[in-house]
Amino acid sequence: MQDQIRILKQQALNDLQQVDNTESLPGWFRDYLGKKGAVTALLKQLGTVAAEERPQVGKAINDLKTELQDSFDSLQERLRQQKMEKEIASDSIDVTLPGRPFPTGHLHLTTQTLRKIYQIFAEMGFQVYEAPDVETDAYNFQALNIPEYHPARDMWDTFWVNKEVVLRTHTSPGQIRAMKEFGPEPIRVILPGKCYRYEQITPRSEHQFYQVEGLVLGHKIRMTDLIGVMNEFARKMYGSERKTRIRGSYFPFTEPSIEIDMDCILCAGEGCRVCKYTSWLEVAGAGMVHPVVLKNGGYDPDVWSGFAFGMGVERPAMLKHGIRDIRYFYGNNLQFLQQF
Ligand code: FA5
Repeated sequence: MQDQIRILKQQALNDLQQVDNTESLPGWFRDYLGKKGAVTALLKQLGTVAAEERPQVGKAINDLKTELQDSFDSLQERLRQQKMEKEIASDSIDVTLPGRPFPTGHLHLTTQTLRKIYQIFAEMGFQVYEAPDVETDAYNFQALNIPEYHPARDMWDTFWVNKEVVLRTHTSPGQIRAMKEFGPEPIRVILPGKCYRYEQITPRSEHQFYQVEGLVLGHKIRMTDLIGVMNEFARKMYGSERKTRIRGSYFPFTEPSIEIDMDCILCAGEGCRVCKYTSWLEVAGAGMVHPVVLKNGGYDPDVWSGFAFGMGVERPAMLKHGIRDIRYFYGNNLQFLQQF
């Protein structure tokens, strides 16, 4: 057996010496080290060797295997190197060519819109306050003057985690959290974040979307302060020529409640499909903070007053950029996202 091993080694190394290109390497490997190769065949014969010689012969075969593998590896490396050098020598490389640009990402349209909103309100002295996405029924509804079984709950279709925990349907519960954290002191915050509603997805409505809430509390804060802030916002966000108007509305947590509209940015008041030929676009729901909400947040309504507002983020961005369907925002289609 030892002789057989010696002869095989000689033969394998001789054959390997004849290999002078990378294409012939697999053939040599198959003949000697492959599953059906000569070395594997020797290993299979080990069982026929006398038991006392078996360890020695086994070791000799393994040594042969290692030696052949090492010789094969170094030849393979050498041939590859030679091949590459040949290719480089035959190709003319223009080292002055600029490299291919590496594709980089950029901020999502929602993030860009949010940052613009932060910037505008920061200039008016608002801080950003973040509240949790997963809320209790108590914060999302009850503290906002929406008791259990109140018909106003129909305004917010809800994902329930369990009987007491919901995915927040709006950013308004953050009002109570901010009041409890800062109060009773003056407050001027915006509360951005994701909201969740169990509702049908349509070109205008997603089941996850962003809102930015605003809350201002102090002494003698009036409706005119709210209107002034919203006017300033509309002009900074959509252009200094924007006009706004106020309509009466209803929210359980504000009294009185209003909707703020601005003249349509697309048709400048002429009437178009986007503004449904009304010439006006909705900017935000708002109102003076309801006394019950003030009390729930730890503020005495006889001493403190304030206003709150809430606006979407995707819908205003849709208006600004003429986007027809809200589903594009989170569809991960780069062709859409790269436009902004
Ligand atoms: C509210 O959620 C009130 N919390 C707003 C508020 C805050 C009023 C403070 C008074 C004081 P509303 O349900 O209308 O209101 O939602 C506000 C905005 O969120 C809408 O104008 C819209 O821009 C956006 N929005 C609501 N539902 C969706 C949806 N399914 N998809 C995308 N945007 C939505």
